[in-house]
Amino acid sequence: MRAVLLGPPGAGKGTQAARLTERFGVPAISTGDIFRANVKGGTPLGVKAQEYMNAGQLVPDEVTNAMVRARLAEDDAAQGFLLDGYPRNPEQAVELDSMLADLGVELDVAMEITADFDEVTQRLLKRAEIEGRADDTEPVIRKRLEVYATSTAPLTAFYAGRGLLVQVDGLGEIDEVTERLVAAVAR
Ligand code: B4P
Repeated sequence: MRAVLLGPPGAGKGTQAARLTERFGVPAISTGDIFRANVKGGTPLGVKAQEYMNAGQLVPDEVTNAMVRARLAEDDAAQGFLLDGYPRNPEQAVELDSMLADLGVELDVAMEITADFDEVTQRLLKRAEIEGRADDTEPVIRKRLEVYATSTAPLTAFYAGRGLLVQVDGLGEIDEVTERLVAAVAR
């Protein structure tokens, strides 16, 4: 399976990707996780990404696209992958098409987890208490949702137009959402 996972910040993309990777036997590739690992390791990529992440902005496309292109070329992604948090704007979606064309493969499905902004804000504020992520503060969450609405939400129509979109309600128990996603993909 070659899939992308869409949805607003806090909808449960990372949470569900960790479960779906086991169900489908393909690696979950989270651009957010790769950036955070680089920030933690103090790499040049991490230094560059950090200022954007902490401000709730997207990391520039040239940095993100090159990182995903390299990751998709690794052996474990040859039989499939689940991209979590990429693409995040139409330019990245076009670039993903080009990467897949170069690899001679196609996307099977775009899964969107839906959740309203009040719900996701509450979830992220709760996570802030537990994990203390620098981008889970109220003003940064507001900015992330703004960026989502302007840059990422148009991808719903982009993938729907190709007949690749499945949408799943992200409200409810985490297990329920997983089962909805598995059922939606099987349809
Ligand atoms: P991400 O790491 O992708 O973070 P996110 O969108 O906020 O979602 P995340 O996956 O962490 O949270 P989830 O919804 O699972 O991005 C962070 C930053 O990295 C971006 O702002 C940007 O700067 C940069 N970045 C990443 N990708 C990029 C790209 N392609 N281009 C440019 N920049 C990029 O879960 C949130 C919380 O909800 C958790 O605490 C979870 O436990 C809880 N939760 C999940 N499901 C739930 C449920 N059903 N009920 C209750 N709580 C639930």
